[in-house]
Amino acid sequence: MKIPASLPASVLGMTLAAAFLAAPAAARADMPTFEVVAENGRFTPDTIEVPANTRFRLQLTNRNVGPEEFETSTPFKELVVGPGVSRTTIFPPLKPGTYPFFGEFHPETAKGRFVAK
Ligand SMILES: [Cu+2]
Repeated sequence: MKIPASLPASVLGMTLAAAFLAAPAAARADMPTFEVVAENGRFTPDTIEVPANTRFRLQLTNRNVGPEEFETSTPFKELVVGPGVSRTTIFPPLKPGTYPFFGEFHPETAKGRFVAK
């Protein structure tokens, strides 16, 4: 069987593509992740200490009977999660400080804060 002359180039291309795909996966694995559970109209924990100046991932699990919307105004983020569902979102690096969050569907009780240190 004759090997096409283009094969080495395409194999190299695939190797490079694989390397580029692998790099973000490694970055994701290294990113700190914080879990919040929405239940009975509240968030647990309600205070989440995060490293300052570092991107991080929030994983929200909704154990309410209905949907919840996790929201922050600074930085602006909204994450709608159906009952029984888990979703993640990435936060940009935060300067040291306190950043409130709330559940838009339970605004009186679902309140919390990120504390970036
Ligand atoms: Cu909203």
